[in-house]
Amino acid sequence: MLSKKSLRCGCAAIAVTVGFAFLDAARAEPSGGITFSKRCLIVDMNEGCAVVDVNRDGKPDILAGEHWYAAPDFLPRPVRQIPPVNDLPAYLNGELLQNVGDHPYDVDGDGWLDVISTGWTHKELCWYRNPAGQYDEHPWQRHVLGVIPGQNEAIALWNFDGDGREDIQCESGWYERPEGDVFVRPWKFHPETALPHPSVPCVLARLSGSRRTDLLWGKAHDYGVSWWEQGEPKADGTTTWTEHLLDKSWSQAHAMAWADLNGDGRPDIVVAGKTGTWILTNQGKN
Ligand SMILES: [Ca+2]
Ligand SMILES: [Ca+2]
Ligand SMILES: [Ca+2]
Ligand SMILES: [Ca+2]
Repeated sequence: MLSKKSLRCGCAAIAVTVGFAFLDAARAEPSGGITFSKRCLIVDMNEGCAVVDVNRDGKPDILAGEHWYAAPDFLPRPVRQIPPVNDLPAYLNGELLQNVGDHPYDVDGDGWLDVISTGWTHKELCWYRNPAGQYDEHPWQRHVLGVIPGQNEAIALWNFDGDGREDIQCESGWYERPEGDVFVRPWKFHPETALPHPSVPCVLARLSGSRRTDLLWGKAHDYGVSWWEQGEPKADGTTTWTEHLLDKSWSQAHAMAWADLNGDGRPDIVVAGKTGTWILTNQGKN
């Protein structure tokens, strides 16, 4: 059973979805040879999301802040209530929720994926226990993992260049993980992927179908979701990229996930940010 709040959100999401569906059809522009259709799941101020099979029915669901969205209808179901950021002078009007990332992990080892999360200025890192199928009877219980100082927005860990070693992407570029002891040997810095205020995390995937990994990201504090197609590297090893814009009709794409939601074999995009949570359904190459 859905809560009253969730039902209100669901109705709002459906209304928004219908409202935007017409606009999307008119705006369907192929970008970089790939087309996506768009659906708004909810309008809220959450900034985290993940794709995970919450209810273990074999279908990928969406976790995004105060709600999870079960496939295949993706209507909002309650997870937790998140307070607004209220300790920064510039954000006292309640325009941000204390959530900068949803990270699925089975913390208690019971076979049901829980969610780990914290907020921009929250001091507590918490996990919320998956009620193991009893979603109507039990809430997602909150547990504190630890207390952490400072602001808690994240960076991403990828095997960026396909050499078998995970590299680190941050806002100013990516660091190539060396062979051997990562605490002793230097990490080479590559500024080619400097991204202004990118989504957390970005996604690495082979969108172009080439053997190289491409980059999918949103502007966390601006308009625009794009993918960067990786081209032939220069002689000195510098990576090269071509940007393809997917959508800039809404803003604040703060968190991103990449997974096949409808089982058609093409991974889709889930994005959550200050203006809502969205699905971009992959329509394939045109
Ligand atoms: Ca599921
Ligand atoms: Ca669990
Ligand atoms: Ca690597
Ligand atoms: Ca798909």
